[in-house]
Amino acid sequence: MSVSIPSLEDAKCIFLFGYNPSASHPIVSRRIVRAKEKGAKIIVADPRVIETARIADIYMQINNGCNIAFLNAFANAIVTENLHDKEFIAEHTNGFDEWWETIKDYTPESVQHITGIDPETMREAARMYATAESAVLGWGMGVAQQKQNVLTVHTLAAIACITHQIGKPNAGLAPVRGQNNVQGSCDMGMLPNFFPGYQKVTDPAMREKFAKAWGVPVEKLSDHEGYKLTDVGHNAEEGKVHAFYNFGEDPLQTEPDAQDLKRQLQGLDLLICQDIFMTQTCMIADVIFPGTSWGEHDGVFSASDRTFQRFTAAVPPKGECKHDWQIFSELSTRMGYPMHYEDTQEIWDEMRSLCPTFYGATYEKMAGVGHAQWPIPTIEHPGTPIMYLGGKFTTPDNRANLMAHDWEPPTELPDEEYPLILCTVREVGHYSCRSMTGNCRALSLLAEEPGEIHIHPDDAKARGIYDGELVRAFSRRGEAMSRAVVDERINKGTVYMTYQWWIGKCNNLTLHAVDPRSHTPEDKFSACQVEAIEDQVWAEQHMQELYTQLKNDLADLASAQDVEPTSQRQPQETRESVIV
Ligand SMILES: Nc1nc2c(c(=O)[nH]1)N[C@H]1C(S)=C(S)[C@@H](COP(=O)(O)OP(=O)(O)OC[C@H]3O[C@@H](n4cnc5c(=O)[nH]c(N)nc54)[C@H](O)[C@@H]3O)O[C@H]1N2
Ligand SMILES: Nc1nc2c(c(=O)[nH]1)N[C@H]1C(S)=C(S)[C@@H](COP(=O)(O)OP(=O)(O)OC[C@H]3O[C@@H](n4cnc5c(=O)[nH]c(N)nc54)[C@H](O)[C@@H]3O)O[C@H]1N2
Ligand SMILES: [Mo]
Repeated sequence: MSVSIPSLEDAKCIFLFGYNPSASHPIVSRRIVRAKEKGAKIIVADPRVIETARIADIYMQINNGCNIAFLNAFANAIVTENLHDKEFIAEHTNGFDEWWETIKDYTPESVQHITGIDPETMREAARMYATAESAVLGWGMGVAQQKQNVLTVHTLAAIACITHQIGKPNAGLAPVRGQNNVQGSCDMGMLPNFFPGYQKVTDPAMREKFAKAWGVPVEKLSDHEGYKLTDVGHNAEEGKVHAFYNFGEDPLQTEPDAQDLKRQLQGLDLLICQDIFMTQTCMIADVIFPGTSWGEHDGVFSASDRTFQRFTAAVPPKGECKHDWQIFSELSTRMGYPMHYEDTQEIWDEMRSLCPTFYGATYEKMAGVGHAQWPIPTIEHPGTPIMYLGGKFTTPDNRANLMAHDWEPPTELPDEEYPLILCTVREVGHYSCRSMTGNCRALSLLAEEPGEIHIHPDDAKARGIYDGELVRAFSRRGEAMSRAVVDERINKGTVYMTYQWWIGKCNNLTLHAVDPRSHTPEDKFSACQVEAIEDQVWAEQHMQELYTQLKNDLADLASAQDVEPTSQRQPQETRESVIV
């Protein structure tokens, strides 16, 4: 994020594009409500009437999968109405004329059949955003989980640049991150192309620096980028990956086309899982390392807006559980590279000494409820709430490079056999793979298996589906049982599932297609079909049985003393075929 989350409250305009804060980040959502109370204009473009749409000055119910077409037309409307900031463009950006070559063809009228948005409404929104004293452009998974995701981010950034809604207070880009520390995992180099601090593994000077600090020959540090998570499955199948150390992730629940992925991971020579709960991926692992949870260890979280915050353990670890850093250190030591740290501060200080962007973020500064916001290059530095102030960008010439792209349709379009668009999102009561929230009684009262499938009234009627009934959803990849919620707030021809449910597992249905640059899966768009289930009594019972069986399997494995290797065990295929 170029802005800070608290500054959202003082923005004069907030434009949310494919982000549903009231379910995903209620605290951010509250700040948006405060901004509204202070007079900010709110614009929402989302294919669902999300909660924030209710307080929006302009809400646009876009067609699913139209992002670049919509944004190009939005940019077109800004420039044709002469609302772009010519001075800022001339002084702080490159490539406007070339950018316009692509954008000029995308009038709001010419793409209305793709976006579904009335041209005058789009123009009004473009005016509202471009002429605001300060505007924040926020987006989430509605952008990220699409085939053209990186290109869409280029487009969003260009819109902020041509309107000078970046590089000044209370204005800028707010791409939100997911988990409380997903930003931190990227900051700390848990990416296949970076060392900590966004220092490229392909840069010889960086390899030199880290090799020296770690006391290893430079050849020991790989000079090429690693695989991304979505490449692990097919690379295992092709024999390029033999072992997979899976740390804090439940890919068999959260990656697309989960059944195919399971088959691929079962072919590995070695699968290690390091988690704080038993998960479906742990169930097929050869080795499980039990870690400690956020309540049991110390550390630092980075928020979406680059803010580091320290947290401390509330209770000691139980049983055999160890802190993640201890597990890594012990493993490394046994593999011949002794690693000894006293505490997390020692690790943090080593990290700081190697990462110029983070150097000033000391534990002292973060004591109590203190925080440090990067870039923070020196101990005296106050941190950076707003990036690119004065239009100074982090490119070699300090200018933003404007990029424009043509829209392409999503990979798997609906057809006669699979006529519905499946869009998968999250819900407020449960969290990602649900290992952490699934066993909580209060939360299961709020929402329980097999989750919900939201379906438009016309589509429900055409299929004889009634609100609250269990239904069967299926695609070319697989199927799941879910509970129908007849919902007027979505586009006709689309259904929505959340990816939290184990029996109602939407990732049995989703397509494994990725953006070619980021390799992020297209979770927001695949083709499916939904059917009523005649015998509801049977369906309710069957669903309960499947759920009980799965919970028992997880519990058995968690309490097993001496578990035989998974390769000896029968593959648990039968449980996955959910319906009949
Ligand atoms: N309670 C709870 N909170 C969570 C999570 C959770 O599991 N539970 N998960 C966390 C994680 S990991 C993340 S990444 C964040 C994500 O938070 P969000 O970004 O809010 O995630 P989603 O709800 O998946 O998608 C956002 C919106 O994209 C819209 N959308 C779908 N298709 C399109 C499209 O074609 N174009 C546009 N413009 N929009 C589209 C959807 O309708 C949805 O409203 O939430 C985090 N917060
Ligand atoms: N269809 C569909 N699929 C999706 C999405 C979608 O919108 N639609 N969203 C995607 C997104 S944005 C995300 S981020 C992923 C999230 O998917 P995952 O990362 O797989 O899910 P999480 O529940 O966030 O966490 C993974 C595991 O980390 C464990 N864990 C928690 N704390 C610790 C710890 O301190 N140490 C260790 N070792 N383990 C810990 C939890 O118990 C959990 O099992 O799902 C993706 N999958
Ligand atoms: Mo996420």
